[in-house]
Amino acid sequence: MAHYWNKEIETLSREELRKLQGERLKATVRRVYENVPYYSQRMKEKGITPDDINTVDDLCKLPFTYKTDLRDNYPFGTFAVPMEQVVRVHASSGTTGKQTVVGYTKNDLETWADCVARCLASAGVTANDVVHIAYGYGLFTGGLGLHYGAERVGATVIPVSGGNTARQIMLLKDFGATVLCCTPSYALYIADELKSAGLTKDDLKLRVGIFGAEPWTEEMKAQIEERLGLKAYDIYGLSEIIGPGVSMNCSCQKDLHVLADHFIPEIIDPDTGEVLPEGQEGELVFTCITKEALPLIRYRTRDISVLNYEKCECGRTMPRMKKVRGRSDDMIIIRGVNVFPSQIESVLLKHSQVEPHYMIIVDRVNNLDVLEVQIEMNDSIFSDKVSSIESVERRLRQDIESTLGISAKIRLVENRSLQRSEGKAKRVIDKRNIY
Ligand code: DLL
Repeated sequence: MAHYWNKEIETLSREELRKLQGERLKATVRRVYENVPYYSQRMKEKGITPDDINTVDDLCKLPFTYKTDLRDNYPFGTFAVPMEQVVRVHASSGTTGKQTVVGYTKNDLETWADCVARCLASAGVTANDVVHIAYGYGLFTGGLGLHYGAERVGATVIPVSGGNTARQIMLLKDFGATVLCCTPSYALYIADELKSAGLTKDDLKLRVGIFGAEPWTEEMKAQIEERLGLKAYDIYGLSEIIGPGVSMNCSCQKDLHVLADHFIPEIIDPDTGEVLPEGQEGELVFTCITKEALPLIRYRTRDISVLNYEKCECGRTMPRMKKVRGRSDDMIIIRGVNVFPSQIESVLLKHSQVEPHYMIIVDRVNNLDVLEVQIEMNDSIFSDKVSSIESVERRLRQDIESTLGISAKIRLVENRSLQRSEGKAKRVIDKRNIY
């Protein structure tokens, strides 16, 4: 059964949705033109005024916004309202340079809570649930984003934040959480620690997982579902657009429904900027059409996905995006071959003798790129007479080579020897950058 939050909106016909998007886009463009010098200048450079933007078809006339534009206007230069109307600030998890700062008005916080509530409802979360939130609280949007959405649904919210995994497990058990919200890599960490605490999934009441903030594969999803005894849902979002709540799996769990009445999605060729037709893979671009403080226009996410406008079996008509394959800036080019860490993850996790904990190390030796994958083995390797460490390494190597077309050195390492993550996992060490 479909769990709608706002059935009327979630089942709009494509024409009705386009009409609504067009009206909201027109109003937003006028507002940013009048209130954000950065946007009026960019539009003047392109020779357009708000009068040129009337329907969704006019979207392609507008300039793109890049992460660097937010950094250049750090911290508050791209806000479209005076600071007295900004009631909350978050920042995106930048690993280099200045963080990207985002702001919310009172209405934006209402919109955000409503978006997240809609996502949670599509995973079947209700007022009867106990929602354990292990996303970090703070400048990161994960914790507070899920928090207010879950409260809006009426669920009982346990605001634990990340870290102290032993305590997380105690609380999960004692408070009887039915929904776990955290990154997929942290969900696996919790599953591991459950075992070490002498507990099993049957000691917990979890039934739903709301996982996101980093790329993860179908194979990883199957492992988490098995180990924690829940149904895992993918939630996507980014601070610049609103935080978590931009798109979400429904109970069909095929792709993610974009909340397109708030965020218009496009897929473009990342090199040329050209808009690609439905079904083609490219970079996701979003335009915010209901935000007040930071309504970004054609924001380049760097995330790689595909859009599909077919009505879903759940009854929702909102366009769907494929699970994000990775960020274009996460793509590693090894001897000329483009590889996403998620593709390596897919291959590795098909093998039962290894754990879903791995690290990808790229280096350059004698001018040649070399790829090493370290992956934890599990105890089955010792009980299985036909498998030795060497033979498992060999099979993994062959599998990577035949699936991805690149050779790799595989190093099986001891169980629990790789660094665990409590937030977004770091999967790649590219030593070539230091040359
Ligand atoms: O990660 C917001 C979020 C919090 C989403 C909690 C879901 C759950 P940022 O820190 O700004 O915001 O990072 C945004 O994370 O551009 C993607 O590259 C990646 N990302 C987010 N969700 C997913 C997902 C939050 N479900 C960046 N699958 C985005 C793959 C994701 N990548």
